[in-house]
Amino acid sequence: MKKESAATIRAKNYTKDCNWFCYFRTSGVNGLGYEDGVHRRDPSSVIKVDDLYYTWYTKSVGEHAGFGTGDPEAKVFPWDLSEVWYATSPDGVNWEEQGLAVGRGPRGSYDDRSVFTPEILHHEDKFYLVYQVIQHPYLLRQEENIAMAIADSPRGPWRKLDKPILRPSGNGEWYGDDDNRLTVKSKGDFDSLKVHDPALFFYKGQFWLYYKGEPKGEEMNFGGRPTKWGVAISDNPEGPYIKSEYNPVSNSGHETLLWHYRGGMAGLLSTDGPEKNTIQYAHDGINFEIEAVINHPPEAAGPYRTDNPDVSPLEGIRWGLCHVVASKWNYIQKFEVDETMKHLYMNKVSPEQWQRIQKEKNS
Ligand code: AAL
Repeated sequence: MKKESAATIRAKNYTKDCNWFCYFRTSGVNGLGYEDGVHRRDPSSVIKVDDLYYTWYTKSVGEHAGFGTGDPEAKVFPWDLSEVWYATSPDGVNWEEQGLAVGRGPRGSYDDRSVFTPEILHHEDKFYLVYQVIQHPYLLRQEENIAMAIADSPRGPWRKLDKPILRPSGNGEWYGDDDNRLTVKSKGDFDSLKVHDPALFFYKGQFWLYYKGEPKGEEMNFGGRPTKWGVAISDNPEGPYIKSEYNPVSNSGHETLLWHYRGGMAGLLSTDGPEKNTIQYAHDGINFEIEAVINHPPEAAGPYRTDNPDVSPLEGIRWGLCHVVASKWNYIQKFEVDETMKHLYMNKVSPEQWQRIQKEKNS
């Protein structure tokens, strides 16, 4: 008798819709590429204002030494002792660095140690920068928060809010007093220690802040770090942001990468977890389903926020910027969705035949 394996049963739940599938191409950009002694990384989404593209990113200088040097002032990571800078471009390839957007606050303030990993929302003539902040000292057990600055122009000046807009849940309990983030009596929520990688959207009449959470007591998860995404929602851009009861809304994924599509939210999950390297879609922004498994997604990508993301599932990430960390000094490059090989996966029909079939199916 014919029987079904566990894999066959599971496979029935996966989509057969190849419209979400793609490859990615990357290429160099001018102005934000490799530079000795300087890190540029974690670019925001790209937005277009008056025919010019804008991006914001983490910028820091100098060598880093990791944790445990005994010197509380020593730079720990490329994103430590950083600032948020911005650049403009007429074509997405030739970028001109414009300067500082948001710097660190004075010693004792919530952002005195580092400001980094920015994301941008342009909404009703205002510009909202959201980004990560660390308060000195940068220890393994130090919590990390998300903050916001607001401007009337993409060139600033930026007005920082007087406190972070999102904090870790803070629950869970450490074991012992050593600065060791693996030893816990209890872990607490998925975001008990750190909230990272903010991505802000105006969605269904509210402000939706997606983010990555990290817990106290990190343990590997399916061969990756236990990072997951949550969302916090507010009626006002400045908050208060209320974390969704459904959090975490992903079980995988590192840097957040989301885009609007036909009334729902699409996301690309990379780097960590059982569902890394998948594109997912949530018709309600909360309940994500896997739509495609992909190879080599761009790292820490910030897509171009087109005015017209509903044209096709991948329209919202057709191109953008991402970073390269596999080199001594981190730098920024361009990514593009590559659909040239798609027809191979569409039941061996030509792109023309495929389009005809889709048209017939939808008529
Ligand atoms: C990135 C992001 C956040 C982390 C660090 C810098 O990949 O997830 O920004 O804090 O690494």
